[in-house]
Amino acid sequence: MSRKDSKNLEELHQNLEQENMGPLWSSIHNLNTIEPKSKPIPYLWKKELIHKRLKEAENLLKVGEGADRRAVFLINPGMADLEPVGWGGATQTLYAAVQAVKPGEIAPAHRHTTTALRFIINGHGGRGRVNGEKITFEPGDFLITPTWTWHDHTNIDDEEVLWMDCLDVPFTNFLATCFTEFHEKKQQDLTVEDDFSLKRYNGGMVRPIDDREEKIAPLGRYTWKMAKDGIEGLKQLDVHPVDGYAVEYINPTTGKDANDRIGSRMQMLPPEFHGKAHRHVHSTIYHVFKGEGYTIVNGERFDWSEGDFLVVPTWAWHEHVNTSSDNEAFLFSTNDLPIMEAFNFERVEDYPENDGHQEVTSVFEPIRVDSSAQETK
Ligand code: GTQ
Ligand code: FE2
Repeated sequence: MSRKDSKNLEELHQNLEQENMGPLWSSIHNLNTIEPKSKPIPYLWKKELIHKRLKEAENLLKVGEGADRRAVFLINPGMADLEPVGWGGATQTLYAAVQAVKPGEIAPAHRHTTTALRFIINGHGGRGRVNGEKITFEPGDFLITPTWTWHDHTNIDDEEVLWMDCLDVPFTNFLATCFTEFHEKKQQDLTVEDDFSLKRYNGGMVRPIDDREEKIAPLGRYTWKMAKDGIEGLKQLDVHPVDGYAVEYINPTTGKDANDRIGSRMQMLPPEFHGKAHRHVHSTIYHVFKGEGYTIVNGERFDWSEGDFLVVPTWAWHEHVNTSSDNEAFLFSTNDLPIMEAFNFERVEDYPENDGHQEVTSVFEPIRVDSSAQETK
């Protein structure tokens, strides 16, 4: 290319940029990437730090009087530049938070087009109302409040209740499709018996005959016992080389994910389990329900223990290890597999070298209570 042409081309690029257009000839490889380029990065948040900040919020805010909800949400550093508030992105599609409800508080009823699920971490007094049904929250329970269902929460015990929230907030914001409505009452009226949907599904794998028809949330509460029993049965079989013993929460009328746009799983890593690495298009948020170990993500080791949260973004190699020789480790996780599958994006690849194991090239240093910013006065 002549000097003159290359100067003119440069000028053309500048003009296009000013005119809100782009030159495909120099951008095509940024648009059609060879592989996914994830904005979110692998990241881990420690339980102690999240809980400390929540406690501080407890002293400053009362739920139902000023604050609708008291939750601290996880912002992936790779999403932080998105306005507002990193689009609530722990991954590019999923939001996650830890929510606290103190005895007697009522988190008022609302509904939104984002879809939500909860995983109960601590406390026995949590009660949620979802579409006229009162639902009991016990540690290890998995609960859903799918898109556009009314929900409010309270705590009837004398100790605080903590749970993980997961919603498709970043995905919904990207599509600019979020609607929210507030109920005229702080708590919605109850229209069915307490834990009605769980009673309807007392049989487990047999279903009420009306449920041949697809329903959005025929079952609102999946107890810890259901997931644990599912895993208990699997233990008699060969362990999955990547995931240990893993089950997913499903909608009994469809066999698909319990929550329409968010997948959710419980997996158990047996003592001293060292999983093989793989990668996939869907992104995952892990909550360590029990146990301790580490996950190697793209060569970086993330040490975890009970209560921590770990994000594995799109197309990142990852393998899980239980470091205990006595105790099983339980990981609850949520993922955007339903979204990826709906649009035919999902792919999975096994780590091709070294019998499926990555080399550890660095160790992640999480922000800890003693290394973090400061006390809130
Ligand atoms: O409890 O209804 O963490 O609407 C984020 C949005 C919790 C809830 C969150 C919500 C809720
Ligand atoms: Fe909500």
